Amino acid sequence: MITCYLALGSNLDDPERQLQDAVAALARLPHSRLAAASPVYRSEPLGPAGQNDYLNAVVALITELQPLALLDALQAIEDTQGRVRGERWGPRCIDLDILLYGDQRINEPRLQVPHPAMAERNFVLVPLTDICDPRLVVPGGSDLATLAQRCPTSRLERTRIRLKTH
Ligand code: A4P
Ligand code: MG
Repeated sequence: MITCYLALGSNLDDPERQLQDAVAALARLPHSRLAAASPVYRSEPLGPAGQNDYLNAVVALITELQPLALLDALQAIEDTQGRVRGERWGPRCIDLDILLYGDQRINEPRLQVPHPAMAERNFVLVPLTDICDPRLVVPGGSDLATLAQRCPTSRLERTRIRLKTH
């Protein structure tokens, strides 16, 4: 069993429902248990101008799925929720990224872990630190508290929305 941290983001088509639906689907994944969900944050869009704000959260998933099988499962959830793959960094119903897969470093064409952009994204680091020990060392990098301190700040606000994990 491996503890993974997954980032969820949505800025289209009722983002709160998109996050809740994705969490419900993650809770049903085989050979896996959803262990925790961070509060939901509202964040300034990174990427092309003119997008809505995003809702972002991070969940902890304890799983026996291998990394690529987990990626397949996440992409199947994205597809079910009607995500149309379009512009890079463009608007999306739901984006599910693998941030950490235990202490593994993965560098394959389809999958890079730790997620290469996580250190620059406060909408990832802040919710991750809510559910994870800030002393955790990101493989190949620093501990979470240090990364969070160094991370560029962009507008980020904790909402009252809480995701149901069961
Ligand atoms: N891929 C490689 N590594 C991973 C990983 N660790 N987790 C590959 C998930 N996927 C990974 O992703 C493209 C490909 O990345 C996948 O096919 C997979 O094989 P995608 O989700 O289809 O495309 P994308 O998300 O448009 O591209 P990208 O570069 O992954 O974008 P990001 O980095 O996910 O950024 N602003 C705010 N405030 N909040 C957000 O959540 N999200 C994005 C998307 C932009 N701006 C945002 C937010
Ligand atoms: Mg993605």
